[in-house]
Amino acid sequence: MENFSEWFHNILEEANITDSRYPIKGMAIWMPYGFQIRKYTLELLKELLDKDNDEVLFPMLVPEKELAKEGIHVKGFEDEVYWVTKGGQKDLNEQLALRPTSETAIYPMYSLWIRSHIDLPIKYYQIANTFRYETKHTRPLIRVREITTFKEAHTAHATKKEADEQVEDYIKLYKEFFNDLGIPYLISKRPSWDTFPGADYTMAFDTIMPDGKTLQIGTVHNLGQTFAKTFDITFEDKDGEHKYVYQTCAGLSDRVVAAMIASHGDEKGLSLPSMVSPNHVTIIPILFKKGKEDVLNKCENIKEQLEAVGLRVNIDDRDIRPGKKFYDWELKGTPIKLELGPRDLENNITIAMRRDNLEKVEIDLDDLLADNILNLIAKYDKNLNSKSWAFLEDHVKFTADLNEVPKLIEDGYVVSFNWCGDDDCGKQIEEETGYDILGIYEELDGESGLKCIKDGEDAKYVALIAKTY
Ligand code: A5A
Ligand code: MG
Repeated sequence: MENFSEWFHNILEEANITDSRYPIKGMAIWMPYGFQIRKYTLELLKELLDKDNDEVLFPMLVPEKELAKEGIHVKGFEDEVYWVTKGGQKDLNEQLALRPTSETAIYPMYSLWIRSHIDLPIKYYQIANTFRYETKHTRPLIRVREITTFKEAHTAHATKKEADEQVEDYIKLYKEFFNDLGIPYLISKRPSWDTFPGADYTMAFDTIMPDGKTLQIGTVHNLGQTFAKTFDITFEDKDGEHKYVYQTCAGLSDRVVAAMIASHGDEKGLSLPSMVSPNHVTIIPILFKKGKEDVLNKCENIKEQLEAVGLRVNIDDRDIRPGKKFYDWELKGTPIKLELGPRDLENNITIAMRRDNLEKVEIDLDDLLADNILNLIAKYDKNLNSKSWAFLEDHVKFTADLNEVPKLIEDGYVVSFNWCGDDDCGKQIEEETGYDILGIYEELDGESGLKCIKDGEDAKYVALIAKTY
């Protein structure tokens, strides 16, 4: 892909995913095909979350008084909040914030709901739109001002240990989610200066986009007791004592769809993982005047057989050249296309073509048709997954020489390096190179003898630095 930015912009429009011409910067429309991808992506995530979390929905407006309570948190978001100041012609007594995220909407209610250790843990999530007046360059799905599909989970626990475990659980859940979508990721602990405002620490998932820049695609935050103290979220423990809860939160956005599109796309368009593809199989009839009905009937029959095993199937019977249909469904990324013409019908076969490698295979219409197609789809998904992971692994490079960092990053790599972990040292590394430290990728053994790339002190970590979105 020569120019990822341009490719991404064009594919969103050509594949009918979003339309960004809405007259407010950073806000776009989910178009029908995109909306379906969004729907299946949400279904997948909800299935994972519903095992251990309950879905709720909070109001979109937050009173200024609540938003302002947690000092560090509000500081982190103060330049990004949209305000509602009027009701009709009248100025409101208290201005209301459009939620940039929902800690300050949810936690005052947690304070009311949580009374005793019996009420804990509480694990709620919501799928909602949030608003951030982003000052960095906006891009469809990647950095928007109305995040239309914000998935945020918020938990409260009786002990620190449980909250720590919850962080691990969300990391595990997000891994599973990204694995199903074939999106490769690097997980790191963000440095202090890039920690979520108000959190003790932030664990982040980043993927590498085709242009070598990283995109943060999800975060899990250990909130400790900061918000509990601010919003007075306490419970009576078994020992009769009143204690503050420990909290976590985790979030994903529309960016997941962007990362999925970027991970698998090529010059011909999208390749959608079957989990979220609006169609698993697109049947393309090759029609001539003679025998047209027979071919179409057989297509219907194939569709029914495949739907019976749970596949999503469409028949493209538009009155246009077959070549154009192939082009369109390659662009839209259907995993498998089936071609059926009069001669195939005579021979009782169909030609199946995989979107990932464009390989064609002949499939017998009477012999385990559905099984064979399921098998092809499984191979297709597996290949998407391994190709995208290979890309990520090929684009991480270690160096022990600070001077080499900019060149490596400009060549498209995320750079790993040994680091002492000191804040000032980290900030100097960012300043000198001009790039962002993603965070700590790995802890080093105390006895490793390895030295920090910058100050030569004993290295405690392997950290990552990159050009970020
Ligand atoms: N309450 C916590 C979960 C929170 O808000 N975390 S967060 O600020 O890190 O946002 C969660 C995720 O939303 C981020 O990891 C990022 O992937 C995504 N995100 C943040 N701002 C975004 C924006 N302007 N456009 C699209 N996605 C965004
Ligand atoms: Mg931000």
